[in-house]
Amino acid sequence: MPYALMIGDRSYSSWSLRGWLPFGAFGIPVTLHSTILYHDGFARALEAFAPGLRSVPALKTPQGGVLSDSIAIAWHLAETFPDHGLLPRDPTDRTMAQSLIAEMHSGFGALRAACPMNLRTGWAGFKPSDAVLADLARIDGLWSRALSRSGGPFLFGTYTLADVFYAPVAMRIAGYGLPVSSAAHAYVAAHLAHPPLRQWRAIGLTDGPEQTAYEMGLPRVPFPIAPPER
Ligand SMILES: N[C@@H](CCC(=O)N[C@@H](CS)C(=O)NCC(=O)O)C(=O)O
Repeated sequence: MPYALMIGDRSYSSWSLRGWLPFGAFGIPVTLHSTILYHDGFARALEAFAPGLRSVPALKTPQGGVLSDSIAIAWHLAETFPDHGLLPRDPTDRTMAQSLIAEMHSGFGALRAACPMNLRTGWAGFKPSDAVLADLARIDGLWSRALSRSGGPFLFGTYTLADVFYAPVAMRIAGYGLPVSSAAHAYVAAHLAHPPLRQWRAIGLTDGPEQTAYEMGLPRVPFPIAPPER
């Protein structure tokens, strides 16, 4: 029996994207189950998948274990598939990747709250608060340090779990036209061109309803918003 992964709406559920990308990017077989956020069937679908589950993503292992959090899924897969390159091999890069992942998983609350991921549209005229700008500056610094060490296009050269965790951040930068450095914009472009992410987004454009909770009250423009000319 392969892994079974429960996800929410592809266009909106950034944690589901983090749960699925390791499978899409590293060729690990998985059976997908999906449900719709803010829908009255959501709780029932989760309960049917694994008793007591409250959020997506959630993963059932072939051995019958259940992982109910994206970072637990990531560490489980890195441990189970040590030869798939989920984490960088170099010890310094590896600890840096682990730290980047953990900081993303527990942080950047201002950016996450102000700019919900929405892969269906861009929003014109978004004005980031000082708290959002502070999150962006920290992210830009982390990315720039890793990218200048590795030479890109991904944080540690080739795609790793660190990129999995920052993919939805890159999508927010693209969807809200957020101000970041040219090195960060190049990294966002690498995500936009990444085939698993393109596949996820293409399916998400039609796989569920428009979620009114994600309406920003700003003019809609095509996603992604092009970075400013420098
Ligand atoms: N810490 C969790 C967060 C998961 C999460 O908040 N998922 C959202 C969807 S993106 C969810 O299921 N929300 C439903 C709810 O909270 O009722 C993880 O990393 O997986």
